[in-house]
Amino acid sequence: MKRYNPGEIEPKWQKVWADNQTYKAVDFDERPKYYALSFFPYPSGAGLHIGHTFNFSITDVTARAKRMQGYNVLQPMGWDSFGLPGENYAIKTGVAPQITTKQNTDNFREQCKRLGLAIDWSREFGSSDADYYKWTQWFFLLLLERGLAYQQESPQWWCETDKTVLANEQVEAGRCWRCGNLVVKKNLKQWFFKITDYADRLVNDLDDLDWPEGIKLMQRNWIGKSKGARVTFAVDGHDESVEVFTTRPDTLFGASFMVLAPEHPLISAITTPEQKAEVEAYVVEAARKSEIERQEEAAKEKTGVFTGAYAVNPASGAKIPIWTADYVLMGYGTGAIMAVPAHDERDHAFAEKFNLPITEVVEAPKKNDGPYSGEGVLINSDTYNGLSSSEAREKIVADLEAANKAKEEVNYKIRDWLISRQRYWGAPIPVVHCEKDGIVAVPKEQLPIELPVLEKFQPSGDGQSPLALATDWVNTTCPTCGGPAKRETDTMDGFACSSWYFLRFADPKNAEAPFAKDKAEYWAPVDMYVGGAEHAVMHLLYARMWTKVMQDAGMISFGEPFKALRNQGMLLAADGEKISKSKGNDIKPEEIIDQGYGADALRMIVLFLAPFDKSTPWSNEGLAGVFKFLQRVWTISQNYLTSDVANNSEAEGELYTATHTAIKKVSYDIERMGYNTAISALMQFTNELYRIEKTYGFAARDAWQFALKTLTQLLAPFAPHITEELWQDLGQEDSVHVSAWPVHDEAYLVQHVMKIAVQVNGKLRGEIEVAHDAPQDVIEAEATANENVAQYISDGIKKTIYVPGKIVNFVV
Ligand code: ANZ
Repeated sequence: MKRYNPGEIEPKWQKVWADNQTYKAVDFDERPKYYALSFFPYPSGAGLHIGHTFNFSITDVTARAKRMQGYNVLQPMGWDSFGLPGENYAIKTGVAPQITTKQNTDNFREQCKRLGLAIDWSREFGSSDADYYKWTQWFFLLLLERGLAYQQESPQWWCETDKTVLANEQVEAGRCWRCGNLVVKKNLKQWFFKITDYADRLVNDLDDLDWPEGIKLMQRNWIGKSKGARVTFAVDGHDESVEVFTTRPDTLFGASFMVLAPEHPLISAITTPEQKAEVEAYVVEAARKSEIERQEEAAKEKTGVFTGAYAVNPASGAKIPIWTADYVLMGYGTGAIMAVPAHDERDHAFAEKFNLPITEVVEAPKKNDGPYSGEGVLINSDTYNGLSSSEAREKIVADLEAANKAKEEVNYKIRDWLISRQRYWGAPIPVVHCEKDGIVAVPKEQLPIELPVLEKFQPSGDGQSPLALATDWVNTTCPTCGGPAKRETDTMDGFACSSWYFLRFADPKNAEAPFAKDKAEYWAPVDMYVGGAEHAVMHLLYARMWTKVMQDAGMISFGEPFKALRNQGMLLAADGEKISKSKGNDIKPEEIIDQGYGADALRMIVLFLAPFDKSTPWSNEGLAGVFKFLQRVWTISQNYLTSDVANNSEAEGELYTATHTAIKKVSYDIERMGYNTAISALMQFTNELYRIEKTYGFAARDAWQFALKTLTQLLAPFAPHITEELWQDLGQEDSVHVSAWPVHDEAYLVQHVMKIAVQVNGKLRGEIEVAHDAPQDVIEAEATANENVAQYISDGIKKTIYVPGKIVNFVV
């Protein structure tokens, strides 16, 4: 008998698939299309890690099952190959990132092939290929033309370790998302994309996406849409007035003081001479702290200084003191607030500390200690007393609006996307700086602006990219006036490259455009996108914005890139610890394959450990168990093939029942991506086949052939190599991976039935048998059709009472 040897069959079939282009995605094919995509991997020097294996296995099972179910499937692979690690390596070793990137992608490609992924390799590219970043630069110019790219000097997050600025999304709790070190704010001139123009669409369009709710919520919070009003407070004795943004205009009568951010431009104008020294000292102190520090400290203890000035509450006419305090941020709303200490936590803490009046204006439904921040009925609010918060909000704003003292306003927390980086290994921003003409776009015909190969990769210092030192490259001529000009030396954030790559896969070789519209519209949007949850407000937000820009520019007609999104959980080390090289608990996919388990067992164990979206520890026993299962599948198939038993029909019924039960269960599980339970159903099916074989031998040849062919097909998405081999052994010609997915026949399934008593006016008139999961309408239909019951209900039924699983009672 042939032995199961993954080391032999896996490379064999990988070659056959490549030679036959088994996984080629055909543009405009008539079958319905299905686009399955894994997150764009960064080809690191360390090679494919177990997290990639997990991610890619989920996508691959999905893609393979869809192909067998009749879809024209696109599953591409490419490389997010610009980025810091390649550059840092170059700084250390002097080896250009162009060289290391090529080595790393060659390695990654080989490793993906060894996993047996059903990829259309003819569509592969890397974001650092000039053929690709030419179009990333082209998109930059498109954004510039559309007024969506601009340069501005402002305080920005700066990572001293990585020597570059970072976007807000890339700073987590004051630390760089990449290296984890604390970041600082620096005043720098940077390039931005106007993602704020899209804030509303980015919130609204989330509703229709089949994405994990947690990710949608993170995006909603990040965008931070809040509806409220801008209210104007006159400053007593001054011409100036202060505008505030509030989400609670209903609490206006409770505004007993105001607070301006320390950077607020009105502070110096309104501060009284007596308060001047103290206010100035406070402003200087606040400027020394980072925004994060300020927020952290303000959460513990409020600080602030009275300006000496008073504002007039536009509703009550009361004079209220104006303070400055750093818990109010200059970058949100108007940088000033009306403080309502009875109903806002922060204002409450501030009022307690500085002994400011606290006036309740919304009645709390229950007595509570602290400030009541909920909705309720208005009190102490003049003519608005007795109104609900929502009624009062409308009315107060309408009344003030008539007096030109308020207007409705929507605010967003999201800030524009900072896309320039002071780094070498990225797509150069395609503009030049001309003394005469200022910023001038490079004409599109001149793209790509290729990265020059450098000898030194060190950043130049002063917050400038290493490209600033490549003077031959930097000095150029102005496309407008022909005079001397300097190239922009910042490069684009790698997240720019990954914001449109999924469309390039639809048309990867196009030299005339980023992609042809018809191809993009045939394949995209992506039907299933799989990757880690860490990109919630970075890549997944940027790509959505970019897609809407392409839609607005008429390049595509859809506005969302990823219809469905799934996040894989985290694979932990066997002891439940996070996997990390420094802990030495790394699990290397290559080693597992080489140890003789093969890729099929590796793919299956990562999916079998838990539902794919849950984090779970690795298990060596699990790996051995899955391998043993594959051996059992192999053995029973080989035994069947070499056995010679006369035809005998006794086993037939049991084989058909087992097979159709497995088809139903595995198909259902695959549809809902319940891959771990699909695998366990395959194990049960195999056990059942062993039991039947033990009882009857391999009698009933047709039924056995059907059972084993079906087992092979159902297992194929998970274990593509062993199943291809067995499929061939079972006498099939084409690849199992292009065979039609089996369909179950209810007639062969064991029917679990229940008995229901049928009453008419409370008297037992009959009994019916229905499927255990029959819905009520089926039960009623069966009951009325019962001959004996029918006699009693001929005058019509007034009412039906159904006690699930027991009684149906007709009232006539
Ligand atoms: C009065 C009020 C009363 C408020 C009340 C809240 C509760 P969101 O929902 O996050 O948009 N605010 C406005 N601008 C601010 C700034 N620059 N720095 C700090 N806080 C600011 O928050 C809006 C609320 O946050 C606003 O509504 C304002 O306080 C405060 F019972 O106004 B509110």
